[in-house]
Formats: sequence, C-alpha cells, structure tokens
Amino acid sequence: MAIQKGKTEFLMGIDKVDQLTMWLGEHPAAQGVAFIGRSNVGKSSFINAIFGKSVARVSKTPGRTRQVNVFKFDWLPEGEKVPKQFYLFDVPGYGHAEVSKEMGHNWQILLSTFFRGISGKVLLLNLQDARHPLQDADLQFQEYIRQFELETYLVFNKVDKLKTQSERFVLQKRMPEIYEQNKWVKQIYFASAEKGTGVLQVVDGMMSFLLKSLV
Ligand SMILES: Nc1nc2c(ncn2[C@@H]2O[C@H](COP(=O)(O)OP(=O)(O)OP(=O)(O)O)[C@@H](O)[C@H]2O)c(=O)[nH]1
Ligand SMILES: [Mg+2]
Repeated sequence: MAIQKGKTEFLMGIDKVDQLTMWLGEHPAAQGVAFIGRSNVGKSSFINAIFGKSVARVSKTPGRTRQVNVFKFDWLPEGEKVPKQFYLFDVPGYGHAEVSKEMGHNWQILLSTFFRGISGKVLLLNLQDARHPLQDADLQFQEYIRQFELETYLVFNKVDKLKTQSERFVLQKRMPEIYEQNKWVKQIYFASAEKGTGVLQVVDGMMSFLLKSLV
C-alpha cells in the first residue's frame, strides 16, 4: 500500500471554535479525508487499520473524544516523484446521550464550523454500524451533512459482528432500502476494522478520491 504505515503524524486536537476557525482559514485547500460517525462505531479503529496501529486512540468508553483530531500523512501517488501531504481528521461521534447539554452545544458549533469551513478536497467517510443500518441518529446526521455538499462515502463497519446466517440475512434484506436511502452517497462499503475485511476497498476508494483532488 502506498500509504506508509507508521508515518502518520498526530498534529493536534482542536476543541475550541476559534482555534478551528483559524486552522480552517489557514488551510483553505487542505486535501485529505475525515472520518465521521456516531460514537463507538469504530472511526479510530478504522483509522488505525488504514494508517497503522495506534495512530488514533480507540475508546473503551464511547463519547470520550470531544475534539477534532488532526493528523497528516504522506502518500506517493503512482507516477509522482515526490510524496504529497494530506490531512486526516478524526471527528468524534454524534448521537451520544451521555454528553452534557453544554458540551453538546459546543460540539454542535464545532461540527458546523468544521463542515462549513473544510475544503471540498476533503472526503467524508461516514461510518455506520452494519448491525443497525438506517438508525435515526445516522439518518439525521446524514440529512445534516448533505447540505455541505462534500463528497461522502458510507462505510458499514463491524460486519464481523454479524455472526449467524440469519443476522447476515437481515442486512441482505435491507439492502434495497439502504441503497435507496443513500443514493446521494458516492460509494457504500461493508467492512470490519477489527478483522480487516473490506478495508482495502475503502483505501482504494479513498485513494481515487485523493488522486482526483490533486488536479
Ligand atoms: N467487532 C468489532 N469491533 C470493532 C470494530 N471496529 C471497532 N470496534 C470496537 O468498537 C469500540 C469503539 O471503537 P473506536 O474506534 O474507539 O470507535 P470511535 O468511533 O472512534 O468512537 P468515539 O471516538 O467515541 O467516537 C472499540 O471497543 C473497538 O475495539 C469492528 O470492525 N469489529
Ligand atoms: Mg474515536
């Protein structure tokens, strides 16, 4: 894989709106990818599966991360001589009940500042739980991010947790509905950060996007 594992570098965790506004202002053409999705869905795990072990912190308790984590990584696209620099964002979960109201409000502002200000050269990877497709919180969040018109791919994570035939059948049966609801999304993947299933496909999709964003 062309992304050098272990070379991804954590830059900062931003939890202040002013700081985020400043960062976005200073990086109007940032290229890269942002992992978004509800708490505990496996964003940090997925980042680690792609970028190398322990790049991002995996939570034991959901809803811990309350900041936009910014990383940078190098990637050498085929045909290029010099590696290009990209940004990686770990944007913590929405839809977590235990967050206090006040924190929730600050978080909403931080999120809208992020989506409004981030460059169109950043791909959104929205993770959802393969066991519970089309949950209200996910659908509402999608309604919300759609307005920002950023390219979005959907990743149903934790497919390894669908252990029995009948559990997998439930997902199969809902496929038409899943595709119907997500027509606006450019790609849909089924994957497991833990087992590595489907991770390469997501990487491929991500790389095609990054390549497109270079021109
Ligand atoms: N079985 C299984 N467990 C997973 C998978 N991905 C993540 N997990 C587990 O799910 C829990 C949450 O994972 P995280 O990566 O911290 O989730 P997150 O989306 O970053 O959570 P927040 O930072 O709180 O928003 C951890 O216990 C992971 O080990 C997967 O594909 N399969
Ligand atoms: Mg996380």
